[in-house]
Amino acid sequence: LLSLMIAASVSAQTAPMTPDIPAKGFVTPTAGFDYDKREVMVPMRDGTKLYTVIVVPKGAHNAPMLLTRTPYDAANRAKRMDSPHMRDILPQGDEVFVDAGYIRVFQDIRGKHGSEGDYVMTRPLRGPLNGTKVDHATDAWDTIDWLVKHVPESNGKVGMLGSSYEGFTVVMALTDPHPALKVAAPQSPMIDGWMGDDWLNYGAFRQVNFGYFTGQLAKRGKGPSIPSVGYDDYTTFLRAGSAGDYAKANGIDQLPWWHKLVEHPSYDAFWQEQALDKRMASTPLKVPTMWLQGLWDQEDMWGAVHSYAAMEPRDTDNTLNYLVMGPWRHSQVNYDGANLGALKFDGDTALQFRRDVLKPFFDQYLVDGAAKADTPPVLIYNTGENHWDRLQQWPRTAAQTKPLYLRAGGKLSFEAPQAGEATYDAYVSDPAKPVPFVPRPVRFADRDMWTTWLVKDQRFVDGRPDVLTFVSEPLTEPLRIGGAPQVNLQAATSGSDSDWVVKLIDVYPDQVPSTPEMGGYELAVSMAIFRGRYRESFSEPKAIASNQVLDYKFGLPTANHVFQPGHRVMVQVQSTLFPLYDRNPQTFVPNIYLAKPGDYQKATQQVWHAPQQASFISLPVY
Ligand code: PG9
Repeated sequence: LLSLMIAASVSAQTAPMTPDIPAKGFVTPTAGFDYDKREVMVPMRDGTKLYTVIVVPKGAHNAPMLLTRTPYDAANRAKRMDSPHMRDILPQGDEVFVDAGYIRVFQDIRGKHGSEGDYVMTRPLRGPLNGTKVDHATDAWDTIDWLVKHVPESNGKVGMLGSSYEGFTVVMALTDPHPALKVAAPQSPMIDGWMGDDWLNYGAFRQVNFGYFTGQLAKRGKGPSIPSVGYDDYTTFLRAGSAGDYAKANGIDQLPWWHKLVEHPSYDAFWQEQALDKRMASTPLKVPTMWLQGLWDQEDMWGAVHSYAAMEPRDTDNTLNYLVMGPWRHSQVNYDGANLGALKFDGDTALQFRRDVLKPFFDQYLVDGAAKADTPPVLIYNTGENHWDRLQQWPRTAAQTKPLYLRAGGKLSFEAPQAGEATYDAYVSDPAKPVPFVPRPVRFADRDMWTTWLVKDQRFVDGRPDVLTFVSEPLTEPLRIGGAPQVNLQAATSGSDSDWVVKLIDVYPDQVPSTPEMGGYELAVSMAIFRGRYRESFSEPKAIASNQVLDYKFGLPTANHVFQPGHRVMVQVQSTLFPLYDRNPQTFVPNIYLAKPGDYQKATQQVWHAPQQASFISLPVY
């Protein structure tokens, strides 16, 4: 009997060789969770199914839905940490919506991560560049249509928001919005990749993107980074040669996207057809839209403000088109906004915005019976006085264009150049020794460097022989600007092509007792690089006539800044920002991506400040 009992108890035990990974899979008990997470494949009109994560607060009914369409792994976007609490699993930027009981939806766009279909880097809208029947507008439409029919806890109202690529997909949805899409907030959306968002700035290519290309395009999931051959990317890129040489050496020429870039170096139909601000200018205004962007957005400094400007003439009663610009780096709106690099703001500006402006704005259109929000048509941070400005429109109606002249002797003044002064300053731009965009060693992978580089103290190049510096006397009264400064450079090059970099800088007083490290700080309020071959036409580049003084006109990014008394205004001019931007060989070649080593030549650059050939920045002064 005893041995029978022992045998029975052994047979009830788990055999030592039982596989330890349960065949049925492991299920986390969720009874104590405050949310229900659903993973579904949502069918699109062409049969492609898109992976979608829906997070529903337990007990929700008549709840609004917040949708983000992403190439960055929807499953991961809803998994900040493993937790029974919805607030913990969703991104920091969502907290205000979670607290208010919103349903949150993330979806992988076609071709990425859990979704079926093909990925096209920035899939053009149906039309000349996309002959298929689907694009991100139809995918958003089909998704919203499915959501309102299949999420019983919802009230059938959807808002879309997202930053950068996720902002681009919001704008795509706005080009043909589903009736249930009631409100939208594209944050730093990629709108025009040639003019200033992500890929290029006025035709100069941003080499920092190479790592993004492999990460995004090498496979459906997250692709590899590029093996680093040295600690300083300045040296690595200089040794590589042209952007094309670097691409070839690193296998990037396997990616069709790279060929698309190389085949379209100029602002041709490929880029013009994709420019979403132009598209929004002709799209009927239907959905209240809050365009958002950082004032120091190192990736998408073009999109939101230009889209706002494109739509504004038709928003006559100020009810559909809104603009918000915070003192933020790219996407900082969704994180902590108390500081950026050395700059400290008046509290957590990003949280202030999300809690006090964005959330009430979304509530107004999404939450049944919600109060009308007190949303200013324009909310923009004043970076010199450190506070938010609430305005009726942008640029400021009171702003008048005032030329700030580059003058002989490195001076900067509202007085035009006088006869008898030296007529120009010169420097030699040597592509073998380009000006770094941040102090070396340059590490593209260094996130702190990348997110703050636009506010770096520009003293690290001030005084270089290939950087011209013009500076005003200390101001005796505040200089207030609100809008996009315009560069009017009268310049000559001994080469046949050239880049021009112009920075508008606020120079702090020599001593700042409360923050000593800010003493003499050179803060770039706004800067851009312009590829000279596009002087006359963005679509048809031309060789520059050597040694002729020519006009270069281009806009700098939007600023809302007060230069305080005691501060000085500075303008720096240089011809390279390396290795962020590829070098201009300074010899005209058909395609700079494919420049050969022998094409890279030193050039003598002249910046003129004569009475008849005055260089100046038109400041929007109020
Ligand atoms: N700046 C990134 C991006 C946007 C759009 C296209 C490609 C890249 C991003 O942060 O998503």
